[in-house]
Amino acid sequence: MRITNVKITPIAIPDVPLANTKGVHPSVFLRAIIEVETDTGLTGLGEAYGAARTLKGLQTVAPTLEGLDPYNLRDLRQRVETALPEGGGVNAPTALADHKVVDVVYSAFEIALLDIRGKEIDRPLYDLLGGAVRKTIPFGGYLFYKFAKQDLTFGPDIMGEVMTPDALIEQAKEFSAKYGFKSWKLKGGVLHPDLEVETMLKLRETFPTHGLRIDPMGAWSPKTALKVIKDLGGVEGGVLEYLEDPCRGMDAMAELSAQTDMPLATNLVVVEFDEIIEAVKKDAVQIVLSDHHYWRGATGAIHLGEMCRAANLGVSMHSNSHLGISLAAMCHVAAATPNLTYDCDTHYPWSAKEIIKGGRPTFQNGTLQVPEGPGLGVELDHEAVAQLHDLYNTAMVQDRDDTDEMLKYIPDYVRKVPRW
Ligand code: GKR
Ligand code: MG
Repeated sequence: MRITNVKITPIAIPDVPLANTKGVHPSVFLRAIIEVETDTGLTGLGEAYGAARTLKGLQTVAPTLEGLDPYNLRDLRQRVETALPEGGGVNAPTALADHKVVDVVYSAFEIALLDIRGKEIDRPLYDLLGGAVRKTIPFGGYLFYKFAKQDLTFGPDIMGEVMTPDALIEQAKEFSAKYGFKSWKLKGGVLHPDLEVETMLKLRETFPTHGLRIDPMGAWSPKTALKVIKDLGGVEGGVLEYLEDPCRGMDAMAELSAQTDMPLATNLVVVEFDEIIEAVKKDAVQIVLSDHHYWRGATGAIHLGEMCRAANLGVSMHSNSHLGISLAAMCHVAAATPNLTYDCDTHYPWSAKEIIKGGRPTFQNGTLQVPEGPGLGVELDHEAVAQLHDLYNTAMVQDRDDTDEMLKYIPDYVRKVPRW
């Protein structure tokens, strides 16, 4: 079996102004849909970031995959590295971490090749990753402070302005009623830390048994982070399951870690395998967030789990704005990662569109069942892709720059990380 053709379709999906420490989401988020065809008539699917540098990387590599054997992932890696000799990162300069274009592009195509292989042998993708240890995947509700959407050209708002602790609790209640989430992650680093503490305490009061996390994405100094930990009740009997990226950079995380037993998680200071070693040496983090979009695909995410097990680190799962192909891949990876013991993050409730047949999967009590069809277990709705591709062409947004977008809401906004 050989690859005969690769199609990359950039799409734009209406987004809402979700705030974070470096700004706010633009009016659309971008994804790239990947279709890889074989001489045996199979098509493998993938979903990747759609911003300019990723898209260019995908488009550069695509023609070089002709003739590739979908079982040869080493050859895939080789072809990606040969086609992208400059390497480099894919994220906007205002982002807080960068991901290597070779890792992101490899990851995207790997999922499509695994999808093909699953389809060929009529087995779900998780079976190619060593088998499922769970088939019901728990997700946490991802809560955001947000502005009311000003420009409704590309799609409606979800929930209006949420800029106070009380409004955030209403958001959680709405998500709870709709999706049944059993844990919450708050995107912090937006309001003053005292207000974010108040929000977390109110979440605890309203949802006494939910797991709780906050992720200020490097917005706090170690001193501020220590105060937040104390205000949230400390480690034993406190409010938090873990604290995600409180401080910016490996050394600041290590400085904090030396002063607290609160488990620190990250998707900013450990995004490549080498960084796991540095993080362990410095005892900078205790939990690493997995993500098949940059941890060298689904097989890389499984390796990450194994490395974390060996290093006595926990594993959780990171997300970005995404649609159903990514959601399916996340489920397969979560199914096959034994030590992924925390509820997975997902941005899924923050959009209303879908590009897989059958529409949007339904969360039951905050969980999804891993798709059981062959491969990823999802099929592409070509009409839906075409509509979102049209939006990509009309929206004229080619990159994600949350800091630039913030100026529309706060004209004198200055990005500052850490801020407190
Ligand atoms: O959607 O604004 C966002 C998030 O901040 C996202 O970009 C992060 O990558 O969710 C992510 C995180 O855990 O840091
Ligand atoms: Mg994070």
